[in-house]
Amino acid sequence: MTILIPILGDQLTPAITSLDGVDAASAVVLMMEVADETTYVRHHKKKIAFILAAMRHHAERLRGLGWTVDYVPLDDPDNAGSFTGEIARAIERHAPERIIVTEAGEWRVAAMLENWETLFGLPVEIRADTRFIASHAAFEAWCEGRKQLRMEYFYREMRRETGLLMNGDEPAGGIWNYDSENRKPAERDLLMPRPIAFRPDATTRAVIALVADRFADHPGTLDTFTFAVTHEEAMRQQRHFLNDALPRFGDYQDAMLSDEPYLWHSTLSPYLNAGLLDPLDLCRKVEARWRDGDVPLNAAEGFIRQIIGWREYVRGIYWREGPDYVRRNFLGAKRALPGFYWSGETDMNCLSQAIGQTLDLAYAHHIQRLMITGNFALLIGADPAQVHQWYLEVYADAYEWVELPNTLGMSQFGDGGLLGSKPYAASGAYINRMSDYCRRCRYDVKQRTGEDACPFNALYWDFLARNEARLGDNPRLAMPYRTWAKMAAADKRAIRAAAHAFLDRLDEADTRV
Ligand code: FAD
Ligand code: DLZ
Ligand code: SF4
Repeated sequence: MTILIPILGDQLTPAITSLDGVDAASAVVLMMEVADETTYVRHHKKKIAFILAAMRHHAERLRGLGWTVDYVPLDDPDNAGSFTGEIARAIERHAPERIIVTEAGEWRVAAMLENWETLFGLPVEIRADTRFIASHAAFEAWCEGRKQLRMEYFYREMRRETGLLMNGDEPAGGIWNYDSENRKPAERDLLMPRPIAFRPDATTRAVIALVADRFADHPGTLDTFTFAVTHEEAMRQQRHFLNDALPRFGDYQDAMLSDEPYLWHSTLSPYLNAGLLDPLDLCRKVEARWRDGDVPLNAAEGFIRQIIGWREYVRGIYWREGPDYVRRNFLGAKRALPGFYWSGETDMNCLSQAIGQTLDLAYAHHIQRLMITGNFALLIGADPAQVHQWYLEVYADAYEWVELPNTLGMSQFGDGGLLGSKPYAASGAYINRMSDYCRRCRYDVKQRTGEDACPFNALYWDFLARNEARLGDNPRLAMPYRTWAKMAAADKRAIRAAAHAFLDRLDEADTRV
């Protein structure tokens, strides 16, 4: 009377619903390292190492809790290479009477799970993933009858539902959103917090060696692997963030500094997404810090908004929009993503910084993803499907449910404005205001045309001009379109010529820009 319980690589918590109410004595937990998952895109080496190391440690944790865990390593000579293939082998080994599994985090894997009942002739119970606050039904109910699905209103609903930062029916402090207090540029600070560098143990070192051997051609480096790979380690990083970084998280949420990849960000996303940390528990601790007077409201609210607002909202959008969302391309963008996205070798310091640290660390914070790499891809008209693939590959926290809406929707405006009311397009002036990148760049952020002009400037205006038919009536772009309309015809011609000359150089694979 055995129950087979497959636990996927992003379900690494004993509180996962597939284990709920099951007697450990009558179950076999199955964990599978499989080639299909490690190669469906060319994941960053550190991303694969993190997930496999966290999986191996989680198997030990479950064993310690009394579960029987059948763990299939990647280098098992009989490894079938896919979830479905491994389920077939596990059925041979354990002859289960049924399967219980928690729903998958993406359409591709969800389709596999749906197929198992017919394929194997066994009852397969697919349980909801309750690590999220909003169930699929609750998100649908919120969408019902709304013309626009704005995150802000969904976020308020989540605040009411969780009671986080609420005084009765009113938001703490009297307003819902302190976004306008989250935009200070940062100064270099010797006391800036750094994430804890965890030392890999023997299990993690074995995974790193395996990844080095098998995935040498994947992007990124394995040097100095410092991720937390257990629940305890992730909790240590969480405490470190709450103590040292959260107080200034709000002020510097949008800031960027050269050679400072983390600033006051939490670096907790890989752990939240893989299951090592509980998002709601984290938010409650953040709120407690504010109620105790340790952190300002703009920090607590700004952080909680990212988790119960953005994180929940993009998941809702992902499942609501369906498997075809990935093919949307509202702006008809077709350009190939430049080769320097895989090397970091460009004279544009902002891109070289954001991409360089991404390849080193499998990490960039939100504004780097949105306003540097994302903004540039948007301005040059890069194919959103390619941009999506890059983001899915290079970040340790990337799973399609969270990455796709952020990339294709928020960053590339591929869905025509479902997620954002206007494209996140910006010229060099924004980057200069929020970072020190321009001070160290070979280009001059103040110039629009000429040899030394910052490429973002001409590209920004060219983007608006090129997309006027699609974006010209967007009320939130009225001001820049008015400025463009008022510009002298000769200036417009010069700007567009500069943009096209740059794009031509970009398309010549051998030319460094
Ligand atoms: P912090 O700045 O400390 O924020 C705290 C937490 O809030 C994060 O850990 C994360 O869980 C959550 N969060 C913040 N912003 C978002 C958001 N927009 N959507 C969902 N959750 C959010 N996040 C991922 O987890 N996986 C991805 O694959 C991913 N891809 C992205 C792609 C693009 C183009 C953009 C613009 C954003 C993407 N994000 C993604 C959101 C965000 O950039 C990361 O969550 C964040 O940078 C992770 O670093 P952190 O943990 O230090 O975040
Ligand atoms: C991302 C990933 C990788 C690289 N490898 C594995 C793996 O070998 N085994 C596994 O169970 N999960 C892995 N994952 C995470 C899965 O792709 C993730 O669980 C699904 O995308 C969820 O739908
Ligand atoms: Fe980037 Fe332009 Fe600033 Fe250089 S000058 S760092 S290219 S925004």
